[in-house]
Amino acid sequence: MALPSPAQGSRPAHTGKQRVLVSSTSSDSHTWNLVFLQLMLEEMGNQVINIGACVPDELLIAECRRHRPDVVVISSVNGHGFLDGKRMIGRLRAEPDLARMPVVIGGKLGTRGSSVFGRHLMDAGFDAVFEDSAGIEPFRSYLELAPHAAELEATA
Ligand code: B12
Repeated sequence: MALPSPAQGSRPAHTGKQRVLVSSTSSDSHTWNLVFLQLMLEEMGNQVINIGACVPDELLIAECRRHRPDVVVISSVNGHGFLDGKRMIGRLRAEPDLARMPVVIGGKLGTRGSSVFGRHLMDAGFDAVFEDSAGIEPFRSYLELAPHAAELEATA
């Protein structure tokens, strides 16, 4: 069976070692998903700031300002990820200094199975959406491959 491909837009500003901020959504108390992502991202050579579960939107915004990560990775598995994520990204994109920060979301984003949330979440402002059913490889590729257009310009 063909797996759904993740919805993807822009990418982090450079490849190689990146500063990655990992967070859950305001309602989601699951933590092993965050631990998994942190370990995998560190294994890939990135520096990870994991701000944990049940993160209110205001705290996420404050931590983005404090750490200025290369990419923000939102994880949710409790079934409210679609609704929480849509609200969260709307608030973040409304802040002028965070409007272009790369932000992706993934996990079990709803209770109706996968591949129905990607386009809506991209339209709401996420740069990429990785639904659980597609596995972890598309996310690894997103981080590892295809440097950002700005980097290509800079090295041209
Ligand atoms: C352990 C567990 C709990 C524990 C959590 C303990 C803890 N400290 O984390 C407890 C008992 C507290 C719990 C509570 C609840 N849970 Co729970 N829980 C689970 C369980 C059994 C395992 C989750 C886990 O740790 N997996 C291990 C980690 C490593 O994997 P993962 O979470 O699946 O994440 C993987 C992928 O999703 C993906 N991924 C995740 N995020 C991201 C992000 C990106 C960017 C990418 C690329 C990939 C990615 O990568 C990970 C590795 O493959 C799952 C069922 C299951 N077997 O998956 C249910 C499950 C997640 N829970 C569920 C539910 C509904 C709840 C509750 C709402 C139950 C309730 N009515 O109270 C509450 C949530 C409360 C809240 N406020 O969030 C549902 C979610 C349903 C849905 N999404 O459709 C599940 C799927 C069970 C089910 N089949 O119904 N839960």
